Amino acid sequence: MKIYNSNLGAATRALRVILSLKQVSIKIIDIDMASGENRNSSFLKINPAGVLPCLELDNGKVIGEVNAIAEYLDEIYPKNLISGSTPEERAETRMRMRQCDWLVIVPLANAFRHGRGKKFFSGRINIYESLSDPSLKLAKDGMEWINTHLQENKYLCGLRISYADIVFYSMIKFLLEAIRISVKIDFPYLYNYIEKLDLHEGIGNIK
Ligand SMILES: N[C@@H](CCC(=O)N[C@@H](CS)C(=O)NCC(=O)O)C(=O)O
Repeated sequence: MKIYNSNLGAATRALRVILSLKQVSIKIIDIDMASGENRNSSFLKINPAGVLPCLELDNGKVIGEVNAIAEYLDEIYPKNLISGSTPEERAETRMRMRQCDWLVIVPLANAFRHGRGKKFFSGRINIYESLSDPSLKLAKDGMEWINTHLQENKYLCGLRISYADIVFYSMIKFLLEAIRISVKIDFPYLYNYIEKLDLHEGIGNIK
């Protein structure tokens, strides 16, 4: 098996954190994301989605999306589980991941890609500049919701840390810094959650 990685992105960092927490070692192939190697024809033959990370199995099958990779790794290496240990826990993890994706990560990524990040993303995706501001508003609505959830919950799934936290934390931290907004005043529980994971051994210290 091998993982296609870049040290630039947030989803790739999330996968490195997952490997470290699960104590799993898989061959890493670095792709030059800055120069757009992930979008060239030879990489598109590996992952037609053109994004990183992805996992290539020994039979040549390629799995993209860090959450799908996390679940796959839990199934083949059932130690240090990050999806949950019962059907109910796994369903809860998927639910929280999907809520974070829909409500926060996707709109925040669109705010960045079509706004401050448009220079990097032009030529990779179509750029629609008018999408940036409304996407940021939608992301803030989502952050409001997550902030309320985190007022009562230590992690996204209560007391249990899961891959949903690792992916959400990695993505939101990267995107907030890239867009240059702080959530300290408006969403204090979300801010505290990010700080907590910054300090979490095996998560915040993994580059
Ligand atoms: N939803 C995907 C996100 C993949 C993604 O957007 N990857 C970024 C790096 S974090 C990427 O490849 N960006 C470079 C590009 O789009 O050209 C996942 O969870 O794996």
